[in-house]
Amino acid sequence: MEHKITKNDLLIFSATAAILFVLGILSSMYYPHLSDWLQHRSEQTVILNADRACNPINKTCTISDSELAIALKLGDSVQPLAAFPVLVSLAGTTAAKAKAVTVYFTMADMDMGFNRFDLGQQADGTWRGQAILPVCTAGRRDWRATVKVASDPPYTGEFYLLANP
Ligand SMILES: [Cu+2]
Repeated sequence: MEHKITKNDLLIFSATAAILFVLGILSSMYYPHLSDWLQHRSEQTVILNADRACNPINKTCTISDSELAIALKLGDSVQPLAAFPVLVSLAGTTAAKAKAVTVYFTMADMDMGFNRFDLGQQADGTWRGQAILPVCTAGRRDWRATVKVASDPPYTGEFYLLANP
């Protein structure tokens, strides 16, 4: 059977060409946003782990990679139901990009509730706040202090503290 190019074929062809043309223009217009979005999506949180032997009570413990150093220092005594100061100092090229710093206190394999404390940036560039811990029904004193830095990329620093008896 012979196939002839009909008027209908030409119409479909030109309609397809027009749609492809519009798609081409649209994708070139939105490409910068698209690549921005893709790049943003790929920015995973960088997780740094502190030396478990460094107890940040009345002592500065620091963890770092090539872009950011996170230093954490708590008050001179950390006991349940008593407020204590939290000090976080950032250094490195990413430090200036920090928009917020938050500290979470948790216990491994035990739900200790939601212990989240937002720190405020001081005139000297450090981040400070107050925290308070609940009583552990199991009598444990081993807490994990997670410092979250809202930066680009975001950072999470895991510190380990042993509360005072
Ligand atoms: Cu506990």
